Amino acid sequence: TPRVFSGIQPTNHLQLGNYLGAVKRFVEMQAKGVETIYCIVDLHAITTWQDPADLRHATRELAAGYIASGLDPKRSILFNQSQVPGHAQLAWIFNCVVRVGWMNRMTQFKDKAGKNAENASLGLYAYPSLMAADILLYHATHVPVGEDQKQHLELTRDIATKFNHDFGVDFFPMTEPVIEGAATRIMSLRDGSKKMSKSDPSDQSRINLTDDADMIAQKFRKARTDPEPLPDCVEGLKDRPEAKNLVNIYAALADTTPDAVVTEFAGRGFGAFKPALADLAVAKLSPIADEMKRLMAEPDEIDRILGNGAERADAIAAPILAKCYDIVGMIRSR
Ligand code: AQP
Repeated sequence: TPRVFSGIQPTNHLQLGNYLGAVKRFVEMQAKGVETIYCIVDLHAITTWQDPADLRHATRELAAGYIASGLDPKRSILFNQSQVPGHAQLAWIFNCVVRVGWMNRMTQFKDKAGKNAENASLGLYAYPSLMAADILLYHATHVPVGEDQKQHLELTRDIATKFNHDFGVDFFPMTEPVIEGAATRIMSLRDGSKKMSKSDPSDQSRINLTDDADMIAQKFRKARTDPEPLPDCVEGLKDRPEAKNLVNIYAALADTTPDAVVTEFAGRGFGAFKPALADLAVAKLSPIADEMKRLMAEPDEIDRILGNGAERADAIAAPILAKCYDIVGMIRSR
């Protein structure tokens, strides 16, 4: 039976790429009626420095973002990672399965560690191993993510394969990444060659889910583009990364295809397209922002939801972890 798992780091605010590439698709999976488990990966967040008060706030805000976007804590399991100890426990076992050479090929580590990799945390290096544990702890079959996570999902399958092979078992499943739709890679509004990211130093590069209507309109107005009008087919967006990005954002927000968007706006310039995009974004995002604000006024209720979700997650994880320890040869006698 299908079981969906995915997670987002509680760092800064949710940005439009996280929403369109991940959260919105989490909601679509929930609507299919399959088992859905969505995590707030606070253990991943601390692989780079997080102020404790900011981390607590970002964790609650991400929970509020999940719920405000349509995730229902009754239908989906919503929780923060550190409340289920199995994530860290399985990650240790995977640290002993994964090879250093495999980790050295992970491009996200290279991007995030930058030039001074000697000074990155060991946790940042081991990040993909913890991510494999997040997924396999639940024997998840499907993982909706953005394009940037593809390599980590491949590593997850490699770890599962090696574990199964080393211990002569058929225990961990081969997880399918689900990377689809117009929004698998939303780009920065300032640079069409960089992905939109929560941690980009320029706030102008992204739309935050907490931005108000004026801010959203202003950011789209200032978004980098080229002087050409929109083409009449998507092939015409080739070599126009900024234009293509705005069309993709419009399509994802409107639940349509980039093709349909260029057909509608063919021959019109960005002077017309950008305000239409801003209006659409405000219409879709401001109800979410309002609901997030309402939820954030009751932090105890958010904590209660996360605690309840963690209990339900742990009930699935505990027997899988116990079986895994048994396969490895650990005595469990208390
Ligand atoms: N630009 C994007 N387009 C589409 N999907 C995206 N995702 C992130 N950026 C884009 C997807 O969002 C999910 C959660 O990401 P994460 O918080 O775990 O880490 P990240 O991928 O590193 O996201 P950010 O926003 O870039 O955060 P920082 O700056 O903190 O690293 C994932 O499914 C991801 O694919």
